[in-house]
Amino acid sequence: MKIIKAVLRKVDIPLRAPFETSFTRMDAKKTVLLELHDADGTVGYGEVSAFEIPFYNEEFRNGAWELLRTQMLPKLMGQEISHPDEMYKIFAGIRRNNMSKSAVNCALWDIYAKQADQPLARALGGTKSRVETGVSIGIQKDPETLVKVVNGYLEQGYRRIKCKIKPGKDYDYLAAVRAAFPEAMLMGDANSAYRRTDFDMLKKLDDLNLIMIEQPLEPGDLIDHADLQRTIKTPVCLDESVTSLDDTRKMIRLGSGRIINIKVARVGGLTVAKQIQQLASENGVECWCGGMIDSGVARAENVAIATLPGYTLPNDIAPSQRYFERDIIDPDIVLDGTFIDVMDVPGMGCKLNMDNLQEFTLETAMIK
Ligand code: OSB
Ligand code: MG
Repeated sequence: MKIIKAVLRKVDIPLRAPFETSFTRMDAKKTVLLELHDADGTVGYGEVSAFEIPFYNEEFRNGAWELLRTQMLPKLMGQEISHPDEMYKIFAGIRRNNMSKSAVNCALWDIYAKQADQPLARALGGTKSRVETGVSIGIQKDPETLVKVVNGYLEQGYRRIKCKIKPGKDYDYLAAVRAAFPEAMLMGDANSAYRRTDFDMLKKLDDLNLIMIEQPLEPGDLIDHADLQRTIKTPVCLDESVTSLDDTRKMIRLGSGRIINIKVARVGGLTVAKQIQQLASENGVECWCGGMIDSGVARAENVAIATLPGYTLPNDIAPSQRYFERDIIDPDIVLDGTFIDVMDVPGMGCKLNMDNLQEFTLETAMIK
């Protein structure tokens, strides 16, 4: 591979319904799409999952846009690359900014798979022909509303239900869902809204037979998460806290949790997502693939990584219609029972829907 051209698009895709987490509420997926052109004419796509506001981690869309446009993509142009894993050497002088690196790594993997005439899932070493979905539900106005929303998703076929929680909107919400659906695979995701002083409250969640609690404490708190995991029975799942293979090693050593939500974007790409799962699996830590309310591009790539056998739990990967009236891919990602089927075509598995994309694009930049 030799990348000779890149196109960046700033895109706002309207959400069907607003999504609320412990720190923000959004009504559109505001993203950056990356298109890379190889010298042989093959085109690959990636997505910057960073949100408009840096509430999830320190990255944000306009920062990623500038970094990619002015520093990373110019560095990439003209480099000879034989495998996407080599990308990290090129960006060795750029610290963190994993979501920008992930967009590039995913686009390189898409090109690599297309050139090998393989679905991305197979190029990555994935073996499953379909991946298990789960739904992530934003904070609702009261527990009764949440129960109604959960019921709707269970009826659509989702098996695993994740509810966003924050202090004051936690136990009562999850308890209402548990009472209504005693058998559901239920979990909460706090996006780092709790502190050590909340351990008593978090311990109460042990009553609810949750399959896990995701990222209760702050991103840097591997030690506090380890203390919490020793205090509660519910498995702790780390999201924000694991950004690299090195974090994974430390989490395992400290016992900071029993599960990792691997987000391709957060860890800097498909290459690292693969490595983290491997190390985790070798050490008895279970994995699943998380999401960032992604457009169809990043979700198609999430489907691919989730076909690796070590992604053992249902994922935050839902069909296009769960998020958007109109996605920017063609065909849309659709639900088949409780699964999403892997497309048997080379690369990430879908084309872009150029009509929708054009309508949602705010700004374009080209790098040569
Ligand atoms: O923590 O997993 C998270 C959405 C925004 C910010 C953080 C998170 C989420 C999700 C969405 O849970 C999952 C999805 O894309 O369906
Ligand atoms: Mg999370």
